[in-house]
This record gives sequence, C-alpha cells and structure tokens, in this order.
Amino acid sequence: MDPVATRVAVGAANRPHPGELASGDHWLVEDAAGGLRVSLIDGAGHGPGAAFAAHAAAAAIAAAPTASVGECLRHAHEALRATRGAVMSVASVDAAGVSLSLAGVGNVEAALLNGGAETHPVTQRGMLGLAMPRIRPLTIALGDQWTLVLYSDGVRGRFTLRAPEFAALSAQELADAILRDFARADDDATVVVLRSR
Ligand SMILES: [Mn+2]
Repeated sequence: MDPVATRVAVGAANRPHPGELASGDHWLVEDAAGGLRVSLIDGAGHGPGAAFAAHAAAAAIAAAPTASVGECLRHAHEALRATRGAVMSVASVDAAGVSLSLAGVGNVEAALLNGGAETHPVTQRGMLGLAMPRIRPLTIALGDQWTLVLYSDGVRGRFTLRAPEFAALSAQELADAILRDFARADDDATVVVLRSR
C-alpha cells in the first residue's frame, strides 16, 4: 500500500500573539501506525507560560506514537497537570486514507469538507490538566475529496471551506490564506490543514 502521505497533503500556518515572541499554540504532524496523526494544542492564555504548557502536551503525545486520538488527550491531560493547562484537538487518518478519527477538549475547532458537505464536528468542553471531560471520539468515513482544518481560537471561524477561492489551493496555501484573513489580533493563531491529494 502506498504511504498515506501520497494521498493526504498537510499544511500549517502559525502566528504568535503580536505582543509575544513565543507561540502558546503548538502543533504536531506525525506518522502514527502507518497513518497520519495531527494535533493542535492551545496553551491557556499566551506567552511563555502558554508555550510551556503546549510543549508539555506535545511531548506526551510524541512519546505515544500508537495512541488513539482519545488516548492522546488523556496523555496530554496527565502531562498538563503541572502547568496552566491547554485545550487541544487531535485527528488521525488511517493508513488507507479512508477513515478519520477526531477528538478534542476545549475550543480548538474543526471544519471538515467531505464529499461536498461541510461540517463542524464539536469537541467536549474542558481544559486539559484541569478538567477532563468524558472523551467521545468521532469516526468519519472519508470520500475521495476532503479537507480538514483544525484552528485555534486565535482564528475567527467565519470562513467556509466551500468558498470557490479555496478550491484550487494546496493544503499549505489554504492554511496560509485562512491565517492571513481570519487571525485575531489578540491571541496566538494557528491553522492546520489536511487535504486529500
Ligand atoms: Mn488561544
């Protein structure tokens, strides 16, 4: 079987809070069990303390390459107990590129365009490290053409993936375009895109 990277393109764009050097958002793109796992973490607030928390969560996830999306959230929760906390969403695409698993705690949002239909899968309320809700991962069958966008709350969710100007963009171009047009001036802003090739 061809590696999933031949079927799925990844793009990411980030801009720290304009008054900070360090981003309190952090993202990971990993090869996980032959598939692809993408995590977007938003450390509470912004600045160095937020960056410290986000990196602690990222390290915990990276140390668990076979963990499911739900297990990733639990690992992150444990790692974040000694920090100010973070919110996070995790998505994984299986090795065949036909199934998406998605889970999140807090307001790292997701937008999915799949077979022409746009949805915004909901995450559970909570704050990893502080308040861990019951995790309910979603499993979604992917069509031939699909786009998943994860974005932190430094990005306004007023875009639609059905916009004609987005259709021809690569994953990286789409991440750059959403960040450019929808980032808020008062927070770290991050967009991660997975798109079928
Ligand atoms: Mn934020």
